[in-house]
Amino acid sequence: MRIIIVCYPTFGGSGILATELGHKLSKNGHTVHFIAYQKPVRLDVNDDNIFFHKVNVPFYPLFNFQPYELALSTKIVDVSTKHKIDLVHVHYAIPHAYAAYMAQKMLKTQKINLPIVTTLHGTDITLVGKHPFYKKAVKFSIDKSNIVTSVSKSLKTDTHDFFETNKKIKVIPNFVDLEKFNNQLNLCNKVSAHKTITHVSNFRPAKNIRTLIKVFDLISKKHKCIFNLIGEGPELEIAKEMTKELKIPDVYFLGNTNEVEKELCHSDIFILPSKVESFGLAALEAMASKVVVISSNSGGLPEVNIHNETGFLSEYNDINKMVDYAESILNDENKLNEMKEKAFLRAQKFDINKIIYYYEDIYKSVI
Ligand code: GMT
Repeated sequence: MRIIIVCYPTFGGSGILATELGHKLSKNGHTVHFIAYQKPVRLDVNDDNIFFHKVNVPFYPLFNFQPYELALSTKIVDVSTKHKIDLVHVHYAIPHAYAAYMAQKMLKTQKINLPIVTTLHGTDITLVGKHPFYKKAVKFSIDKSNIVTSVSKSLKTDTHDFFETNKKIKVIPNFVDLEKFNNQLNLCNKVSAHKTITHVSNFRPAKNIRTLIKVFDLISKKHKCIFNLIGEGPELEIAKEMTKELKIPDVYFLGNTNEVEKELCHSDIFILPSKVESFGLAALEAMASKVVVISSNSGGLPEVNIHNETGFLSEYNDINKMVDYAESILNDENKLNEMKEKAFLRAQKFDINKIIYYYEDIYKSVI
């Protein structure tokens, strides 16, 4: 098949997932054309079946906001006609599903049929999408997509509830390329005498960074641990300030990385206290690296992290519970190791090789 993937090129989960999906589709013999405003961070364009098309939005002084959707839908039309595309798969509804619908309508005038598959990722529904300024347009683009998928059952329910739509939504969970994580685990050389506690995110308000730092602080008062924070975003400075003020020792801000597995393989515990989280791809990547996850029970996290097995789930903002859970495994090496194995075992269920067929099936059905 010849497929267009539209995604965000940043370190956010939707762009990462879309990129990994494209790589796997190309390995399975499909041709994949990525469209984004810059090359997605994990995209390897050396692959013969992968192409990248940049959306350029020329600056025009009349506009307060440059019309990205217009440029994107034009790009979808151009790529579709030039490369005889079979379908477009957009990741994140805003504004990608909307632009794809316009492209579909334009192509129809040339008697070209371009089916749209829309994957809902999370904040496009739970935070941004349901805002009254966007809601009607988001609902419209969901309803007009030929197939809609969501990354968790929780997100499917939220979509039906928030948008009052009966649109059929197929749940296809996120995945990891386990081979990559296994290779890294085999190479990993954990040298530190101390346990490592890690957090990976885009440091947006939804990630509940203040609570994370408070949890680190309380743990550090009783245990000498290394605290690694990976990623960048609006609340990174707050995190840095707080760790300084609280004088938490051994905190390392590692910035963005394309090779998160190289950091996770040294870790013992992963903490994700999110307020909203449709799935928690970062938590799944931690589990694939044999790391125990302590997370909130928000959104789709309970579909990934199993309480008392692969890690622990706490009520949103229950700092003391999260600290207690961390201590229960920091004080018990056997339990920690047992849970690491269970986390790793659970991650096998989300191996890309098990999930890819669901996407290939819906592509076939929509064509
Ligand atoms: O806000 C983010 O965390 C980024 C966002 C994205 O779309 O880039 O992540 C969402 O999609 C990921 C991939 O499907 C999910 O694993 C994340 O849970 C989800 N984030 C939220 O729901 C907050």
